Amino acid sequence: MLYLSSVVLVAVWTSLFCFTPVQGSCPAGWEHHDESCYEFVTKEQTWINAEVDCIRHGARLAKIQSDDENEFLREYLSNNSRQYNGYDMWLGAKKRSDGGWGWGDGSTLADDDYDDWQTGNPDNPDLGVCLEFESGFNNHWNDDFCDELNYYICQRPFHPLTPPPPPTELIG
Ligand SMILES: [Ca+2]
Ligand SMILES: [Ca+2]
Repeated sequence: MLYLSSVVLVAVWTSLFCFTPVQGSCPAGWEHHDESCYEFVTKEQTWINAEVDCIRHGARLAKIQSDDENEFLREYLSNNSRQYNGYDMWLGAKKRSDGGWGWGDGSTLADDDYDDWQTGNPDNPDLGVCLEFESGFNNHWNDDFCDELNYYICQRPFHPLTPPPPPTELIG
């Protein structure tokens, strides 16, 4: 009887955690893509206040590192154009004093060897400019003054559910 229930337990554990796709979670209202959860926030904030709001939610302004990631975000905006059309969206990079562009974690755009600047951009000679999806550029990248009020995209890690240890104490 003990043996039988052990077999059943192992079978249930195996079917839950070995033969189903990895399960995980994003907070309610966040979108899952790849290893991240994204929140498309419809509040108008300066860049720094947007970043602070993301941090408050365990996130940062989105750091885009690939065409796949960029296109996922642009497609979401275009599929939900009723909410987002006409609004620029802050992303997580800011011009540094040396003229390069850095993400909030200290890495640079150059590190990822990826960008999606609208042709001719960045073209703002000033400091105090930040990275946005510019709706007027079909959501390609633009540099704009960080104290403009924009919507924004937060990003946090997607946490897969960790399977519990198998019920070994019941085996044998
Ligand atoms: Ca520009
Ligand atoms: Ca703008």
